[in-house]
Amino acid sequence: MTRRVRAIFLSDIHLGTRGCQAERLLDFLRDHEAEYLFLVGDIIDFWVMNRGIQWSAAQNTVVQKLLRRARHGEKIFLIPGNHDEALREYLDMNFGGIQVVGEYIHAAADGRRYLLIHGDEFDQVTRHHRWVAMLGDIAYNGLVRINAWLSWLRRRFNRPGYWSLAGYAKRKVKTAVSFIFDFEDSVIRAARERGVDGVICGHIHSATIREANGITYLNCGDWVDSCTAIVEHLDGRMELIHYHAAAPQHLPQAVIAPSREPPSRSPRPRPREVESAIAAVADSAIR
Ligand SMILES: [Mn+2]
Repeated sequence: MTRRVRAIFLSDIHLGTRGCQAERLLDFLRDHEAEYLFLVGDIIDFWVMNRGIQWSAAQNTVVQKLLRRARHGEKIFLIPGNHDEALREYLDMNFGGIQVVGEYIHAAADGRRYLLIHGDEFDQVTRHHRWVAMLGDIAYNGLVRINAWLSWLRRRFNRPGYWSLAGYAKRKVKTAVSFIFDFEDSVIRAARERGVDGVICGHIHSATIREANGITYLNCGDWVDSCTAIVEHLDGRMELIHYHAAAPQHLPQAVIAPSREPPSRSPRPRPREVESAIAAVADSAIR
């Protein structure tokens, strides 16, 4: 059943990568109608495009659905992240109803004001050591891919639930934990300096809602590993949604060995689909 909410906040979808869980995102979008939709960075992954783009039919549909929602009056804003920083050249432009902005202050229904940023400017690694960040990105993609295999094994042996290897690594590795704390602290500090009530960001793929010294810190998480989103209800209440309610029934397409792959309805990524996606975006840019 479709839920009507006031606003949806999504980040780190990473369209163009193998790990992007576009099908789940399509389900989530189908289930949630909103007045505002905020895309809080790393929506399209331009980094991975140098290493081989994976553009599936479902990912194409995500772009089409977003443009469609914009046409139907949903107010959609895109804040570029570091993986789609190319879009920072298009600030204050409008792509088929999707408004590109550097940051945004959102007034919730209860009057509370939230600063919306992707957050990479508060990540000391991405900021000062771009190549370390890129190496980390390759390692992270590796973890997500291995996890797809582990999830498949869990289902084979009837172990319930979803377990995230990347999430486990983030909780266990001390440097990762302190990295997350440092990030959250500096984002919260910046929000306090701006005089807002809360801050909504992404970037570190670690979904949270928490209060810290009078500031509400919200992180949208991601659609590569955790499948999480923040929604604002009609009364202004914020909720973190984990969209892993049902475990995926099949392995991500790219991970299945070709010989065992059942006849699939969604074809493998084709350059033609990439072309049509780019054409769709370019098209709407002209309008
Ligand atoms: Mn990012």
